[in-house]
Amino acid sequence: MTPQNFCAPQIPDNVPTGPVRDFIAHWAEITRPDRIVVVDASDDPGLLEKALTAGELRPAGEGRYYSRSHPRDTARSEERTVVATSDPADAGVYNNWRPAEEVKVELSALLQGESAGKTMYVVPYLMAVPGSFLARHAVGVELTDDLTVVLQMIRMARVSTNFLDELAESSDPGYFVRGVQVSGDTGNLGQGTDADSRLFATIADERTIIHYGSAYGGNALLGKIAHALRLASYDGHRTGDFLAEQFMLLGVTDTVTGKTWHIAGGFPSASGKTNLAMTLPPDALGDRYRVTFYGDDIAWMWVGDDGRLYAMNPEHGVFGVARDTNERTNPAAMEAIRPGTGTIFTNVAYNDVTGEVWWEGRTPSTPADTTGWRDWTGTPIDERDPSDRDAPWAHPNSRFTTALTNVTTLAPDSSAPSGVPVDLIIFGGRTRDREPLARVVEGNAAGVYDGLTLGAEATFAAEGLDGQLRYDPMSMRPFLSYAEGDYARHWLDILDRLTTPPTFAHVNWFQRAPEDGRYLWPGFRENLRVLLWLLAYRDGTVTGTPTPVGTVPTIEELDLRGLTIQDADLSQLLHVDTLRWEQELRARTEHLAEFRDLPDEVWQVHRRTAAALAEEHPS
Ligand code: OXD
Ligand code: MN
Repeated sequence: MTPQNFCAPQIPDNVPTGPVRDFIAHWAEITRPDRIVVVDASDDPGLLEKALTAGELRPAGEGRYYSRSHPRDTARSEERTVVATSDPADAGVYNNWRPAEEVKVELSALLQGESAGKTMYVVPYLMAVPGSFLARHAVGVELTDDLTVVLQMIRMARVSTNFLDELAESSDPGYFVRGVQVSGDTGNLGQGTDADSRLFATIADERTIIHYGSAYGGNALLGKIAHALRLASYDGHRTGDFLAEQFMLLGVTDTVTGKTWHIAGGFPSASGKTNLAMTLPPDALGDRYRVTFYGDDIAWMWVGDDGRLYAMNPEHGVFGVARDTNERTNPAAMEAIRPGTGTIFTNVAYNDVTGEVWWEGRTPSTPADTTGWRDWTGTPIDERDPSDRDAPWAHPNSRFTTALTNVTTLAPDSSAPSGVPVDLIIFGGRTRDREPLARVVEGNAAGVYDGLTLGAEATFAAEGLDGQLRYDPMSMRPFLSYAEGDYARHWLDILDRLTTPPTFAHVNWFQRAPEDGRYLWPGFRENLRVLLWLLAYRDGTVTGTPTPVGTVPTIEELDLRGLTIQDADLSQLLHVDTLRWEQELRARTEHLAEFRDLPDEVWQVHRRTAAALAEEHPS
């Protein structure tokens, strides 16, 4: 409801006159908040106190906090997320393109008076390592009417009022991303129905993000997905300067030779990206190798002066999925959320009496004493309807938000403005019976082809045929901002400018035994053994076995010291099933044909692969 006599609240004096002030005034006039507050990261303690007093956060042990979002507001909404521009050529298969003018009118109407009674927080942020040449693409100002969004942004981005002064002094003060997040009445937005009134729009050619109808995660922390992925990938293409991808980034150091490599990798959700980014070496290799963490979700990559691909993580925190995170799957994450870290847990189970938190997979079974425990909806466990007895305590998409500086495996050069050179790019889906443990593909076009055909197996019968992939090109399906053919061209253009391009490889930790469905590879820390083989291949110290779909390791070349695994399982893990691959290639033909103007280099790799497979069994 819009008050009739709206008296615009005062914009704080520390917002210099100019484009930022105008931007705030414009949206305050539309959303009509009661007050406007400018945020700096140093305000965190006071804001935490305020959120605790208001009951928006609860204490979760020393220096840790718990928040619960509305039960209808617990995940990113892909259907309600659009990319809008003034150029219809930006329409792709996955980006839900709409004309900018239409979307702007719709959003202005939706946002009318929607922040009445609330505070508009002004969050100036940087999604980059300070000093990086890409920092000019990374400054943004998010206006939000939700305090927990502010607190999460402080953990996920570099938040500082200094950016406002820098913008005022800049020769191009208009060059910042304008973000507006308005929560709306999250209980009454018709989520998931035909009357769903949420709308999450990136107006890419105006560098503006307007999200209505959620205070949760990727819908609401605009610096993360909307800016650092969707908009940044658009900017990267527009300027020709860089790639912005949903990739993890890690370093591997051989302490004997002193050599360090860097690996970037794209994995569809639920394929273990955060666990891999934070992995520790297996015990048997721990004396020799060190794995360091740069980022678990986003990498910006560009051509360095030395002709190598460079990467940085634009984020300043980790917004990790809590489910199944424990000391075995991800000890570094457990350490990063320890007491005193300022971690915010969202939608996990919470104990009102002790302040403890719990999620499925945290321990093998739920806490034995249910006193004080509530599930993620806030319902006391002891009062849940008996028919809900087996319902999870935590929401499957429950999260922890912690600053990068809490990650003890953080690489010492993680905030080097120069970024780090990338030696290897891996793609990893979740595939039960076709993808070998690892295969190297040769050349830039083959790398792009492999990324574009990345996918995870449909897990529910309703999602698709058994074993058929839900394709997730480069793990960017929900974040693509322009047409896929142009996206592939831009990837090739960047790679072709490199004199020393990275090696591309595909990995699969999820192969199952045909006879009993058990996982053939132990995964987690043991995955380093596979990465080490890929790095050795790049360095020319192993050669592997060529197959029609790439080069796979030989059993002898894998460093398996300290690992008990059957030879038969290893053979299966490294086997390429030609018939299954031919079936996959037919699905890929349909998948790639959807993309307008896909570069011929990519089609050539596809045809070459099909021909190589056909040669295996001449009919
Ligand atoms: C995602 C995320 O939704 O990283 O992919 O939160
Ligand atoms: Mn992600």
